[in-house]
Amino acid sequence: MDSALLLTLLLPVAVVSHVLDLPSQVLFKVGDRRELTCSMSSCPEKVKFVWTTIEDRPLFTTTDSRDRESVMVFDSVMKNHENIILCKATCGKETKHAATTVKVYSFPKNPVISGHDSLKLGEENVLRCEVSSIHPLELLEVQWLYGDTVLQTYEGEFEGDAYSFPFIFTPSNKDDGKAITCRASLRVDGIPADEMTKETSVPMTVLSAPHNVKVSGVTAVPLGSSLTLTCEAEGKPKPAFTWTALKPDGQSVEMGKHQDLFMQDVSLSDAGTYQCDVSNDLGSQKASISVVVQAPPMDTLIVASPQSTLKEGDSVSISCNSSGVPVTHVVLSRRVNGVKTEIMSSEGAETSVTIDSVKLADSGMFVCEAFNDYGSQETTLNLTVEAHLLEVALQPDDEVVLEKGSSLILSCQASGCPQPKFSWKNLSNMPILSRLKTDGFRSQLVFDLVELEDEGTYLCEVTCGSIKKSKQTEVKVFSFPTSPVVKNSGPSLVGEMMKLTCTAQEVFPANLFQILWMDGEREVHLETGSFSSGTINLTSVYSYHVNTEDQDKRITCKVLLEMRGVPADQAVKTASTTLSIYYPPRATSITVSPLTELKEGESVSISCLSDSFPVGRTVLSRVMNGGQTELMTSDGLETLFTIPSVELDDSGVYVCETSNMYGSHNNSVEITVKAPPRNTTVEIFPSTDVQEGQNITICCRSVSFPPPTVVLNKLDSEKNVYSLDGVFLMINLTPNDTGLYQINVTNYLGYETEIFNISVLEKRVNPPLGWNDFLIPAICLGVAAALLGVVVYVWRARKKGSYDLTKCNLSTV
Ligand SMILES: *[C@@H]1O[C@H](CO)[C@@H](O)[C@H](O)[C@H]1NC(C)=O
Ligand SMILES: *[C@@H]1O[C@H](CO)[C@@H](O)[C@H](O)[C@H]1NC(C)=O
Ligand SMILES: *[C@@H]1O[C@H](CO)[C@@H](O)[C@H](O)[C@H]1NC(C)=O
Ligand SMILES: *[C@@H]1O[C@H](CO)[C@@H](O)[C@H](O)[C@H]1NC(C)=O
Ligand SMILES: *[C@@H]1O[C@H](CO)[C@@H](O)[C@H](O)[C@H]1NC(C)=O
Ligand SMILES: *[C@@H]1O[C@H](CO)[C@@H](O)[C@H](O)[C@H]1NC(C)=O
Ligand SMILES: *[C@@H]1O[C@H](CO)[C@@H](O)[C@H](O)[C@H]1NC(C)=O
Ligand SMILES: *[C@@H]1O[C@H](CO)[C@@H](O)[C@H](O)[C@H]1NC(C)=O
Ligand SMILES: *[C@@H]1O[C@H](CO)[C@@H](O)[C@H](O)[C@H]1NC(C)=O
Ligand SMILES: CC(=O)N[C@H]1CO[C@H](CO)[C@@H](O)[C@@H]1O
Repeated sequence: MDSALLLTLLLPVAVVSHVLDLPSQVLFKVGDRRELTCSMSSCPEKVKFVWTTIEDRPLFTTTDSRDRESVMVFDSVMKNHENIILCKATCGKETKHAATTVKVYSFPKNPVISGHDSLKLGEENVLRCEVSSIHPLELLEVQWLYGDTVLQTYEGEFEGDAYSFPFIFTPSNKDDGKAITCRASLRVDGIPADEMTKETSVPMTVLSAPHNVKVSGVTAVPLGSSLTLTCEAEGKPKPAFTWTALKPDGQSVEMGKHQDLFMQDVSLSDAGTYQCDVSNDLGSQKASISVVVQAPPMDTLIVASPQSTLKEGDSVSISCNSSGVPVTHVVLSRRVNGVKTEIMSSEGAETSVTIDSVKLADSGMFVCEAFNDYGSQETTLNLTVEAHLLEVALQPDDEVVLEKGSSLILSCQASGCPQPKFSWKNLSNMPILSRLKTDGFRSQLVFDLVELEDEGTYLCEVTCGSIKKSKQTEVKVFSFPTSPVVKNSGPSLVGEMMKLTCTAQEVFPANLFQILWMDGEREVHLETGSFSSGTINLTSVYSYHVNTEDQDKRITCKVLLEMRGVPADQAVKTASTTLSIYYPPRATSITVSPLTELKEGESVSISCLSDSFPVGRTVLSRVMNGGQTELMTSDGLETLFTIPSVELDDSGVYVCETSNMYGSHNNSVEITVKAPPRNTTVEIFPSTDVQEGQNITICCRSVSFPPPTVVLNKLDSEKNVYSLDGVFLMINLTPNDTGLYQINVTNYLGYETEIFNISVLEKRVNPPLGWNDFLIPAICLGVAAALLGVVVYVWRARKKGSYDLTKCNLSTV
């Protein structure tokens, strides 16, 4: 509300006797402690004060009313203390009013500038000026000043409490360090002059990347002197410097971090490009400078390639160059006895010469001289040319022994020589041109099939430049292709001379061969071959008397080649033969099992055993009456004949005869078969019934062996009559002779009896003779013989298939 209007309203009321004292207007500063005193000094009594405000807002003040004045205390002035404050004072019955307008201002601090300390050169930068706690704001004026020049002014209505006033500025280099000012003015009436305007000045900092980089210094320095290079640059913040040497090989070496680069005693390697790197937070820049070191030629090299020590015939390149410093020309010369002879010269830093095939005379000193404006340099090279260390190796070495028909390669190897020349010769120095294979460092003499004619000494000669060397090998050939062959000239008959022939076929050299005959492990005969110019069949004959013990004997023919160098397995070959000895049958034996004396019915085996070679034929026969009956023949050494059950007539002589183509041999044995008497028959002639005085012949037959004893007795008598032949003669019989008779046929194996009746009819003429009287011993013997004869006869008769009894009759007389 307008205070002037208010005053107008109140004025008519104020026309009183008492004066109320109150300033009509006060200006307070925010934060201050201020008092407003309302007094009515004219009132004699205690005045009653009432404070009110026009704008109805709390005042946050305290009042202290005394008798005639009241003090309103503003402990700390605030913006909203702005108001129209009414003081109503009552003195007695009189009341007076007074009003005061309270104005408040706030301008506590100087403006604050920001953004001034990192301005970017040439760019739009925003600087800010900040003012705060200003009141009343509408009376604020802010100005940016550069020196005394106002650049920008802000005034008018603002809102808020703190304010930022931008100033857009594009600085140049010269602005760096210059002051910029922000001035704030609060145009309040009654404000003290020193509080009305506040300003802040700050120096501006303009930042820039390095620029205007310059490197200075001397660019050509004599060797050994010192060198200073300086790097200059602008930029903020102050840039850092880095010196780097850029080497020709692309490497870079940091040299220092100062603005100046100082080098003492400059060497050749110091020549080159130096770069100064300048950098700060905003960027970097660089500049470089080339430094030349002035020096006489250096690093002058003379080099022999591939090397300086050479072999005769090698190729060499001698090159001369000077690489240390620039050189105008180089000269390559030969120096002999201190006198130089130029070989080659070139403009520039290098020259070279190539010798395709060096000679021993090329040995010596070579000089390379390099020149430039500052002087010259000389280097030397000793070239050494040596003869080749030629070595020749011939394989096989010295001597080689090999079999005819095998293959041979004589390999000659040259070492120590780059281009050896080979030639082959025999001992008569005749060159060998065929069968050669030469290839680089090796030459081969090839024999696909070695013949006897290839024997000889071969020489491989190698030439290398001025050197010549040779090696020789003697080739020896032998022939011993097969195992020997042993032959027997004919059948080996016991007791005769046997001839064995051993042949070693196609052997060479025969005089070095030996044929050794061996009987098992025993050496029995040795024969040595004699000289021959070619291969021969070498034969040895071994003869000796053959004995039966030699059967199956192993005779070996061992052929030995006594030649040095022949492999052991090829130097000996053998052939063997197993003797087969022929002989006629011998020691033929005949054996009878179990016994040669047997009883009829027993079993007997007759075996023949013979020894002969080849095995012959064995015949087993029985001898009978001077003739032989074959019982069995066999082709083996042993013959076995078995009679399962023998009979008497199996008795006899048995002969085994073995024969082969060389003869025969026999042996015999006698077998006797025994049997007790049997099949006894008694025959009585003329009859058993006779007249007195007649004779009777009793014929007794029996089968037995050994021959039996025959006893005749009359059963009622005690007399026995013996007969060996079984024939009894009874003469002049009498009736008393009538009776029963018994014949007892006995051998030690047993007996057999026969009983028979004889009856004699009486005839009264002659006196009868007694039984005993007519036994005549002589007759008995005869009868005995007859009986034996009968036995034999019977055995024969059977073979003839009939009986013949006439014999009995004959012997019975
Ligand atoms: C000079 O010779 C040396 C040794 O052979 C070689 O390494 C170098 O590269 C040569 N320099 C020039 C410029 O030919
Ligand atoms: C070269 O050879 C000569 C004589 O043989 C010798 O005196 C000299 O020292 C040698 N020089 C070199 C660099 O080997
Ligand atoms: C050398 O070879 C020649 C021709 O091949 C020949 O006539 C001569 O017998 C050989 N001499 C010797 C020792 O082998
Ligand atoms: C050696 O014997 C073999 C076989 O019997 C024959 O072919 C060859 O001709 C003989 N050689 C000589 C040199 O007699
Ligand atoms: C037995 O051998 C001898 C003498 O060799 C001979 O006289 C005899 O006749 C042979 N006997 C037979 C039966 O062969
Ligand atoms: C012997 O007698 C037996 C019967 O007892 C007869 O079988 C056999 O043939 C006779 N032998 C002879 C030789 O008479
Ligand atoms: C009987 O035998 C005797 C003597 O041998 C003889 O003398 C006699 O004459 C015989 N008698 C008859 C009848 O044959
Ligand atoms: C026959 O003779 C033998 C031997 O003399 C005798 O042992 C046996 O008893 C005789 N036999 C008879 C029947 O008399
Ligand atoms: C012998 O004769 C007598 C009387 O005649 C008789 O009994 C007996 O059997 C006869 N014996 C023989 C063996 O004939
Ligand atoms: C001749 C003979 O001796 N006759 C005798 C036969 O036997 C009788 C009786 O024993 C005898 O008396 C005979 O003398």
